[in-house]
Amino acid sequence: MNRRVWLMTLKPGCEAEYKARHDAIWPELLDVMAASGIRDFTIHRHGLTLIAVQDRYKPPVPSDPDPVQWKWWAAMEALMHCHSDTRPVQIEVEDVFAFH
Ligand code: RM4
Repeated sequence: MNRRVWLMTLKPGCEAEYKARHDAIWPELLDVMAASGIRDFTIHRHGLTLIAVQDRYKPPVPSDPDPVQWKWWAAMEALMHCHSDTRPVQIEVEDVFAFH
């Protein structure tokens, strides 16, 4: 199992819309994520900070993300801090403790 945790940032005032978009997440995006090896994916929010926790059963293939993923990122760009190509800015976090 491969766990990755990272932070993303919402634009002010976009909290409710961000939640609504994920309550109605595209089924085809879920299919793409599952096919890429994601087993579990949770996004927590604290203020404008999003905390993503993702478990994979296989590492991602080092290729360009699926077109559906790019379409989702473009649709989410108005709500999040993103790079100029619409990918959300992702801030890696360091593991400092684990108890299994
Ligand atoms: C997030 C962001 C992530 C995406 C999830 C489902 O808001 O776009 O990159 O994987 O949605």
